[in-house]
Amino acid sequence: MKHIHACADTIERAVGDRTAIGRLTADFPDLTLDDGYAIQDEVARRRLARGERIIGAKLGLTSRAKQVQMSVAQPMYGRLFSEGVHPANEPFVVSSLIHPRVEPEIVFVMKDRLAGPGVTAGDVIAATKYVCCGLEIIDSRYSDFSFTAADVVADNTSEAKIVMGSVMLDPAGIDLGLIGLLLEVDGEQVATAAGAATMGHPAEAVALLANWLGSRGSAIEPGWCIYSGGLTAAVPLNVGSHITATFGHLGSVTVRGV
Ligand code: OOG
Ligand code: MG
Repeated sequence: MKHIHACADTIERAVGDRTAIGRLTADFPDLTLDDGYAIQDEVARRRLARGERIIGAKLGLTSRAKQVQMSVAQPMYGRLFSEGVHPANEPFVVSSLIHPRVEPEIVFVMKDRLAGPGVTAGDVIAATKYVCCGLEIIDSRYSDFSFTAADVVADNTSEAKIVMGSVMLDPAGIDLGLIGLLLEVDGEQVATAAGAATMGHPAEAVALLANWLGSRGSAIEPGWCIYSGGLTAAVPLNVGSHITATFGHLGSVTVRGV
């Protein structure tokens, strides 16, 4: 199955045109998860060649709430790019993306390089500079956010924008698994969760990432920021809506659609 370049073209066109596409696996039913990563790699290479920078990575589908919402029951990873940083407190232009959704996440900012095999959650905590809260603004290039695991991996796990909270904490001093989260849209509570929603503890998700990257000859690099995965189902970002995630210890972060 070697349609990697054609599939990368298709993904890039969807991003550029802000127009949703059908699943790649509809055209190429034999597309594997490895092919999905190869397509993700190819699009990343092109973005880097155009001057973008990688600033970190993201886990996808690490919580049951997300797996159920997307009908894909397996964790995965994608890359985060410098162009994706959206300043907190700045309104977000909804029409700049295809059909953005927002999800609350716990974010790790790393001080040490980490690569598997054998990386544990304890190693992740020890290698972390600080944790903070964040909102990820995802935007699937697929119609109706409908995809298989291979499709969504090829699409860099719906990566679009990230917003970071301003409270920075040393994770050694707190149990991130027991951190509570309240998600509100326009002042109405829509979901609650705890850090443990992502694989029992968000550092477990980051450890999984370090082990995956190690197996591919890559690593989590110092200074990277890692989004450990949505703790709740994602909610649509509409014009005029305020989406706020408030966490125990980590403060709150808001995005407002315009
Ligand atoms: C895939 C991206 C999933 C997460 O945190 O689970 C993700 C999607 O839901 O479109 O970023
Ligand atoms: Mg996410």
